[in-house]
Amino acid sequence: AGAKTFAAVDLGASSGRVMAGRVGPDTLRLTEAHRFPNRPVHLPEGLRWDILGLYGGVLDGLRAAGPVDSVGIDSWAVDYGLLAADGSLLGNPVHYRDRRTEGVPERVWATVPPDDLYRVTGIQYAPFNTLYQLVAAQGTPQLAAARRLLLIPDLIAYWLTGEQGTELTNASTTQLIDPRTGDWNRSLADRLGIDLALLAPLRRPGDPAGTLLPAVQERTGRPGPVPVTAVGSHDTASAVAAVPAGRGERFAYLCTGTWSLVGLELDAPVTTGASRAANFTNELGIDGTVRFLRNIMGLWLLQECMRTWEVTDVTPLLAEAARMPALRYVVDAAAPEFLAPGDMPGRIAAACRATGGPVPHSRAEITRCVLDSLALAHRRAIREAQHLADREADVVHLVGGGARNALLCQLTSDACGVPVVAGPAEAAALGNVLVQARAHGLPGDLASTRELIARTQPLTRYEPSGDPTAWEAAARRTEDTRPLSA
Ligand code: LRH
Repeated sequence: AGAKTFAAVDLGASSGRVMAGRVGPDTLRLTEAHRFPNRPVHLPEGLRWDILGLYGGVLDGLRAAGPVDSVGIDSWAVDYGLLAADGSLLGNPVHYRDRRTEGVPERVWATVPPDDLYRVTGIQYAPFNTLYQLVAAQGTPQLAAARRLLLIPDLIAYWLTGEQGTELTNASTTQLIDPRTGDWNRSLADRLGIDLALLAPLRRPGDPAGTLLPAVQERTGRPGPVPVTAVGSHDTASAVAAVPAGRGERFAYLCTGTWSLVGLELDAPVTTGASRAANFTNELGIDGTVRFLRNIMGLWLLQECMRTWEVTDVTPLLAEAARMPALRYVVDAAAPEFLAPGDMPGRIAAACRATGGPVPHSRAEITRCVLDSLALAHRRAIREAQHLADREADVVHLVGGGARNALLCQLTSDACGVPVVAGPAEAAALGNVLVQARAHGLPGDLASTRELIARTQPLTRYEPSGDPTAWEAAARRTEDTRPLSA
């Protein structure tokens, strides 16, 4: 009784899905309505998202989801589409791995020094932050013609409803928001010649975001109007909202997927010189929380190897990797040379060679190298986050696709020396659904929705095993390089 159903549209860098979530005070059941690949396209002008293909997948998914009380949308951060005065899309959205921002950060820093930039935005240096993308786009015909910029989830919401807005959690990844006020930083934008009039008014998770257009209703097989509700439209904001932490538990989180996003949930940003040097970011989360975290390359390293090898099934690779000796090959899994698409096995071998260590050759060796290196990078980020924020964590909650990867979970627990609680794998979709549920009458705060997840979703606990001194030694070998550093 009292249960409602919400559709979560969750677009990731390698696939998109539409999930139907049934939610009541003691119920939480997520079912997959539709999943579709996300295949970026190399054009002569650069790497682009196939946004129309994704939108087609969203419509198919909404049809497959059946009757719902509301729809919410989340996706990867930082990227956007530009609209002309008549509302039409000006070209394919640029992929954050595109090379157009090469050399741009240095130009930006000549106007706004990196320490100022960090102090006023709290956002880490990453070449793909929307701020750098927009400076890279200055002088292009698209930007000249643009009257509106919509971040990816807001663009999908616009096509579904005809209404334009900018959801705040994702807006924080543009690096144009002041995390202390939760509003645009006008003076920063002015100094860089970025026109904030391009951006639609801010909305917050839980705010109404329009109603499906009649044509969309028809296309998705709905008899009547359905509201769209703003959620934490940054997938990482939704995923962290779904971390199944107990009330008062001292936890670190690790969102695994294409990226590993590792850190702590705080009440206020940490923008000290030390946290800038360590390249920790302060992204805005649900209910005024701050995600203090580091971006690590994540399972992208393995996905990109598999693409090179033309292998699609990860299970045999992981089984072989589990039999390999531990910590023989290690790279810095946060290093910027792994950002672009291309020959990943070759880049991993080159990185091992550059450190003077042994070089992995077989697929099993390379897979093991990726997993050991990720576990080490997780260890380092969790330790540094605690130190920089002066907070302790007794457990690591590992959510997202990597929760299905038992070897990654165990190695992360071994490396960090604390228990890892793995699951849910579909954390972003669950966080999306639960923010909608709260907006549509589910009582309780963030902690109580987390308790609902812990009560209803299967979780797996990993205890640290193996020889901790081996991880210490490996950490010492790799910790002199800086991630994506400014
Ligand atoms: C993960 C993610 C991450 C961003 C990256 C661009 O999907 O949203 O939080 O840093 O994509």
